[in-house]
Amino acid sequence: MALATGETVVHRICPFCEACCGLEVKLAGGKVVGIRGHEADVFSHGYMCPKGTALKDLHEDGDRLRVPLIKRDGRFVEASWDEAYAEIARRLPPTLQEHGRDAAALVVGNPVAHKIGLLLYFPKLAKALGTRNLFSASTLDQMPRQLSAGLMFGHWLSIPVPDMERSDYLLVLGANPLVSNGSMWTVPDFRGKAKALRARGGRLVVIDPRRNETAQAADEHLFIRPGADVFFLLGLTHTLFAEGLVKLKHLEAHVAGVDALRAAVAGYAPEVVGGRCGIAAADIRRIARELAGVGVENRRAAVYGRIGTCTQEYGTLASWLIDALNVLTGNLDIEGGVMFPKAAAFAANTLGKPGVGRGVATGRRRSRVSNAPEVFGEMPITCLAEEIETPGEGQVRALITLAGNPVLSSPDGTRLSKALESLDFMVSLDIYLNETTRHADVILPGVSPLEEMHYDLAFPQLSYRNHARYSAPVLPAPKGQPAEWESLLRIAAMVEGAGKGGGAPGDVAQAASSAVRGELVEPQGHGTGPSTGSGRTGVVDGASEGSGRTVPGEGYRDVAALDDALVAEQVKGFGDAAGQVLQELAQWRGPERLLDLALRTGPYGDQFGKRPEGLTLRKVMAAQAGVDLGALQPRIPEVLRTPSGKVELAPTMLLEDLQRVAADLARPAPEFSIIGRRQVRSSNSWMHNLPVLAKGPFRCTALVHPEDARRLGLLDGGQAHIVSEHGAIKAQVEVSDEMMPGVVSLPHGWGHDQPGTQLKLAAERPGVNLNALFGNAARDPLSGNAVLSGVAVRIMRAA
Ligand SMILES: Nc1nc2c(c(=O)[nH]1)N[C@H]1C(S)=C(S)[C@@H](COP(=O)(O)OP(=O)(O)OC[C@H]3O[C@@H](n4cnc5c(=O)[nH]c(N)nc54)[C@H](O)[C@@H]3O)O[C@H]1N2
Ligand SMILES: Nc1nc2c(c(=O)[nH]1)N[C@H]1C(S)=C(S)[C@@H](COP(=O)(O)OP(=O)(O)OC[C@H]3O[C@@H](n4cnc5c(=O)[nH]c(N)nc54)[C@H](O)[C@@H]3O)O[C@H]1N2
Ligand code: SF4
Ligand SMILES: [Mo]
Repeated sequence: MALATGETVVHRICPFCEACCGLEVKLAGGKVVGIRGHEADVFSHGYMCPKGTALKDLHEDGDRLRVPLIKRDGRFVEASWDEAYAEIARRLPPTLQEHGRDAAALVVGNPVAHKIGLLLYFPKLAKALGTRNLFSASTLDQMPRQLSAGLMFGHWLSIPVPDMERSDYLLVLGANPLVSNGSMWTVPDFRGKAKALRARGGRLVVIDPRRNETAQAADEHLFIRPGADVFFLLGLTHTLFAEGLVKLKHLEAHVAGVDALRAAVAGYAPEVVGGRCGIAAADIRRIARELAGVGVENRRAAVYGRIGTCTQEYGTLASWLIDALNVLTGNLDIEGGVMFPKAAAFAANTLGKPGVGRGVATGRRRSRVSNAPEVFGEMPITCLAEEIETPGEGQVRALITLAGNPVLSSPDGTRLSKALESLDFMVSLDIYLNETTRHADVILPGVSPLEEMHYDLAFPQLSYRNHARYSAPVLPAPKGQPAEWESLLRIAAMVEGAGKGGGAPGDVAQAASSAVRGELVEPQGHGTGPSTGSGRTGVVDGASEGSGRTVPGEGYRDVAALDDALVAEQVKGFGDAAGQVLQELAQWRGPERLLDLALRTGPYGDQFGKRPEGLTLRKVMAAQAGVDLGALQPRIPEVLRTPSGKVELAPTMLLEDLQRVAADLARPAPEFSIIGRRQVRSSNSWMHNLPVLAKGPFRCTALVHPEDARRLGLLDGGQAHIVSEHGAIKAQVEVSDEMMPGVVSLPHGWGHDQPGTQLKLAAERPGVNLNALFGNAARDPLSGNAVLSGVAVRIMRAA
């Protein structure tokens, strides 16, 4: 980047999406004057999208909160940090003392996945609360993927990703990485990688009810009926068995359940499922043969599915079958197939004994009202409203939201808004006064991303290539503004021990069990992992079981002491060496201290001097362009954490769930169903207030196929009523032959016309809320994930 006098350049990883692009930020006079991709970055090589530029707009956004707000007599007033903490200390613990720990709920939103401070410290808060009522965006997103991976590979975050740079064939279902920039798969510049794949003779095939941007760049696209991926995938699996194409190859000794899977799919020949999923039997057979590399020398193929295959009633089954196909074609854990990343820090699947583990379980608790099983320490977020509304023991009366906007991001925001209004007390850690946080009693603002350090915890565990990259703060934080992790530690100290006698044991324990601790203290550690929905990693587990819990009333004020205590707990496993380790870590505080500990004890670490050439935080910091840790390597059997030590191809829970599929084979397609979509200049619900992204054409449009539009009298640019069993919205129509006939697509995260928010620009073109059409009852019963796709609607022309 060319520099004028007085200009400097610093490097920063973009925290806005899972691609984790390395950026160059040009500064002059304490202001950002330019942002572009960092060419030398070892991982993203200069790639970025328009959202990266918006870091500047976010930093400068006048609506972004900079001081805490306290609601007094129904109106927000600005407050000092001391006043805001005091208000929480005054109001939150008594509610828990009176009603028990389940009276508190925690909602963890998507940006937590991108913030090391939030990600490392929220489990401490969750544990201190000890509530069963932990909710996150994960159950609007990837929980099915995590559950299926957990059942098959033994850990919630052992998720194989396509090794695209060495692949010959990529089958993509329900994902649009050209726009989303990849998810549960950190792969900056998907377009470039797709081009390269095709240039070397490879093939990209996309299965989607919309001919999305990725499909437009592919060799082949096939429409699929929304929510029917499981039928298509069963047809593919059936074909592999029926045509003798199953080739486990190098996996032969490491897979259990092949015969059970063969039996389970026996009834699903392509001719049986074709009508249900809308894909011709001949195409299903052909794609199965292509995947298996029939007639091709040494084909490396990968199947990848994402949000479209998760936010549906068969989300877990679809996610399972995707990986089953990778296994059956010998494409798991091999170059050019799908592979397991090995992250430098905090990766749960590098902890504990290699090759065997506890596996995963669900339903260790159930939600109070709907009896929904706990999954990965969480309750489905679609249970939140009813847990607040329904009186009785364990009713939720206090809520903490961390970087989440469930009023827009989850179904039936109107109902949730009403429920939030009825709470005794609500705190939000957020950067905006928006549709959700307007219901809070106290809002604690986070700093601008440019004012904090950054290291991705979650995404190196899902990356196309192994790497470690650190960003220092680009600009100093405003004087007196604490980092978000400090607020989390303080609130944890306030509530620790307050909610005695509640319903559930404080076992967000699984959620909160520490990967660090898992390594150092518990050789069989079961630290949990990140997610794209909420970024749950559960890496820090401050208080040891049964430790003295109650922190004296004012204890929350001494954040340094709280932080020290946390770290002292983490290093206990070093025994006699703990003092020495603490001393080496003493140069850091907060997230950096935990990060240094994790890096040094991680798979590439210096092991505190035992492997001097290994990584330390200092070394990663010194590498301006990041540390490249190489292409993905085969990891089976070491990566597995199943009790059998094998890849479980036919977990009982999944085979049983196939009964629902069998009963559903003949369901007729509704006349219309609605699906969602993502757009380049938007990120879920919260970037519509940034000028560089908000400019240009109005984007919250309902895409309708021309034939459907003609039949219904809908005009391009005109308005239409869209009505479901649960709600009705009015949206602007965009006629487009990208759509499968009978399917309409509307982006989510819009509807910024609620009173009491402070999002001036977003409110100018508020758009409509897709999630108003969905109810809370429709879930994938295994993972608790909400159904946000393929819901039946009627469409009528509006005036
Ligand atoms: N620009 C931008 N990038 C983002 C985000 C954003 O809001 N904006 N959000 C981030 C987040 S939180 C996530 S989780 C990721 C998601 O990343 P992706 O999964 O790539 O997300 P989408 O772009 O929504 O693509 C989903 C695709 O599924 C299709 N689909 C819908 N229903 C079905 C179905 O039943 N079956 C099949 N086969 N396809 C279906 C849709 O038409 C769409 O093309 O993106 C992340 N990146
Ligand atoms: N219909 C439909 N609904 C969907 C989806 C879909 O595809 N279709 N996708 C789902 C998916 S994949 C996801 S992940 C969820 C997302 O669900 P949520 O996480 O609930 O929603 P977001 O819109 O990401 O809201 C993020 C919140 O974090 C705040 N925030 C941003 N940066 C920071 C920060 O640095 N610190 C703090 N403290 N706060 C910050 C924002 O102001 C906003 O309030 O939405 C889901 N909803
Ligand atoms: S693709 Fe865009 S939003 Fe995502 S990390 Fe890169 S620059 Fe940021
Ligand atoms: Mo997400």
